[in-house]
Amino acid sequence: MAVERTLSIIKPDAVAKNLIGQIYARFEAAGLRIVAARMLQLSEEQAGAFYAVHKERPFYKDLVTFMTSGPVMVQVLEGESAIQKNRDIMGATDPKKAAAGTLRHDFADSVDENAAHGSDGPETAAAEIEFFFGRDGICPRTR
Ligand code: RTP
Ligand code: MG
Repeated sequence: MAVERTLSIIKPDAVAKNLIGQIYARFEAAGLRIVAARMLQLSEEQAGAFYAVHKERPFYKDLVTFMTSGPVMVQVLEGESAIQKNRDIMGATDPKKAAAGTLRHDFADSVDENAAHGSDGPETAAAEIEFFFGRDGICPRTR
């Protein structure tokens, strides 16, 4: 297994529900470290660019509207198999199909407002981390 980094977003619904701490606790309990973090209000341009891969999908406009509806908490998670681990912690895209104990099962109300985002592979993880933190935006760990 390799140490990886992945991009995680706590979406506006979960931030509004005051769940940042509970979600961070789950990352930490799974052995993932938060190595960078920022809270921000996404502009329409930022949300549209971040989800550009879904531009032609019927849900794209609603997704951009939702992602700009309030602040998001964006973090880089680091650890063994961090990309898959974070996807496992989040659960299936649709909360109705997500397993008990996952973020989406426990905290999300619908497929449109589903609490969290996680990169889906090494290439998207690298691109998404750079999108929010640039190339050198992460502190080196010294202890
Ligand atoms: P994410 O990118 O946010 O981590 O979610 P994901 O990989 O599990 O799902 P993806 O297929 O990448 O879809 C991105 C987000 O678009 C919304 N969506 N809505 N109404 C729908 O059928 C539908 N399908 C997707 C969700 O908010 C999903 O997280
Ligand atoms: Mg996705």
